[in-house]
Amino acid sequence: MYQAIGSPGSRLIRVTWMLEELGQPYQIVKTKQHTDEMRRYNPSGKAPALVDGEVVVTDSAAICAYLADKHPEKRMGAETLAERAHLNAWLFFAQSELEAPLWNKLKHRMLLSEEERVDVGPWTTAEFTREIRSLDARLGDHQFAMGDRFTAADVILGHCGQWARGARFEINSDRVNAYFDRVLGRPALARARAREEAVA
Ligand SMILES: N[C@@H](CCC(=O)N[C@@H](CS)C(=O)NCC(=O)O)C(=O)O
Repeated sequence: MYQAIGSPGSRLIRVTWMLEELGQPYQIVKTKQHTDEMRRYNPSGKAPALVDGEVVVTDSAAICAYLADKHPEKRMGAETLAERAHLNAWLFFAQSELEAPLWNKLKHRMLLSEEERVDVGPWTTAEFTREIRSLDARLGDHQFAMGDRFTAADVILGHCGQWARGARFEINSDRVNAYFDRVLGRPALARARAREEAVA
């Protein structure tokens, strides 16, 4: 059985959501970041990680891509080389462009020590606004990132949408808001949240 390692209410939800979409059994191993236990799975001490027998995968986008590849019949990954390039572009865009302002603001508002904090408010707002415009253009009239099927890319993008809404970043695009409503309303995400709440 898969083991999803990390803290409930964090990026762990990307892993549990993905596993729920795939209909795979899993166990949540509640583990705090920067503990010796977490460093056994990821030398950086960051969560989440996935354990699949002998295989340990770190970094949420890589975990979702791994799971999509492991269960090709669920059609949550790439089926051709061109799709692989497209899916990777979405995953890397989600993490390095869309998530970066969210993560930076959270770190500078709450996580870093007082001495390390600087005011990243204006920069993160401007950057996020720009990336929402990119997301709008990249989505076009598609239901999901890869077209008409829900994939690993939608898990990572959708989680960024949940994060942005929770942190009150303005999402100034009807198309992107409708997309976030669509992906965040998925029953698999509700099940993943319930599983995390049960162990929180
Ligand atoms: N690229 C990693 C980032 C992981 C990450 O930063 N996780 C947070 C918890 S959600 C963490 O461990 N933070 C501790 C830190 O940044 O020092 C991923 O997507 O999994």
